[in-house]
Amino acid sequence: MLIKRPADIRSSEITDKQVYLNRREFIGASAATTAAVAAGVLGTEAFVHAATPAPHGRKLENVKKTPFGADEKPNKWEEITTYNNYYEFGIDKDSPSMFARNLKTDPWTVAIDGECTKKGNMPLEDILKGQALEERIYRHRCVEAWSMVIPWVGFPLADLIKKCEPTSKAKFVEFTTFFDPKQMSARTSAIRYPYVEGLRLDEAMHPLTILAVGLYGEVIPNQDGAPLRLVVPWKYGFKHIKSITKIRFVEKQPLNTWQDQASNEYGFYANVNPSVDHPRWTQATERRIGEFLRRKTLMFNGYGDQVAGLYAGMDLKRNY
Ligand SMILES: Nc1nc2c(c(=O)[nH]1)N[C@H]1C(S)=C(S)[C@@H](COP(=O)(O)O)O[C@H]1N2
Ligand SMILES: [Mo]
Repeated sequence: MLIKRPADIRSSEITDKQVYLNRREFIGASAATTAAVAAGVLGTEAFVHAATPAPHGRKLENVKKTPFGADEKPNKWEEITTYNNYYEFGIDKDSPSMFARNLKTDPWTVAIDGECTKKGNMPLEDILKGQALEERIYRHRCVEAWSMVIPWVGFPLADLIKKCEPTSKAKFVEFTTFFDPKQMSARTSAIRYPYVEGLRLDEAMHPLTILAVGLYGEVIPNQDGAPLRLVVPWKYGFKHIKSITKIRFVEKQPLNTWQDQASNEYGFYANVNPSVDHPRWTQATERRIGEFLRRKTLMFNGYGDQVAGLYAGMDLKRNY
């Protein structure tokens, strides 16, 4: 997702991806070993610098199983919590697993603003009071052409939107990620913070769209967007904004971080679409984390029966 001028293109994009990944894993493993030896000698773990699966969190109670399953085997906890995109904690996939643990997620409030009657700060506790939670096993497809299957625990975003009472002027919903440079390593100036995203109001109200608060029946780990993150399974991963601290109802289509960074590469809609390639790579196939052979990418990530109607009559090549 990095925006680069030709001179900045890393070997990762020139060499075969798999070769690159293997080499990285190898380098990573040897670096970790060296660090572990050093740590052993010094009697400290301070030098260990390697992907770290999230510690297990509190178990969530009364989680309903629902028919929203992907009929697919979920990825492992270790995969879902060590292979992340969360730029505020660094640009490498394993960076969030190493640096997100200091994020303070309790207490948490979400500021509700814009075209709605119930404006103000909503404590997460209040949002969750009496709110039924469901497990939703969803496919996740990143714009970088990797994918996973993730057993989220969450609730329909529509439930929260109704509580905010949007006015008739509200046509879009804008989301903002919490940002505090002291807690977030943000080792890169690659993108502007805070991270922002948006959905059309009907997309936001769609029953497949959820706010996730859990993973594998436990409180969601920081690297996956604690304590509250958006999940829109038919859209590329960058729409799934993490650690939401503000929700604003607006009349005009809001700007989203990746479109702001590179509008020729990333659009507002970001619907998974195997027939519209990214300017620098194909979107026809994907690598499911943990698998060897590539899979064919499905239109709307396989959720077309439920969501294609939202885009009837739209040119999805232009509205990418
Ligand atoms: N605030 C914030 N949200 C974010 C990102 C980010 O860098 N910052 N990355 C996005 C991208 S590109 C993807 S693929 C998903 C990854 O979610 P996961 O790490 O839980 O799999 O988070 C999305 N949400
Ligand atoms: Mo992504």
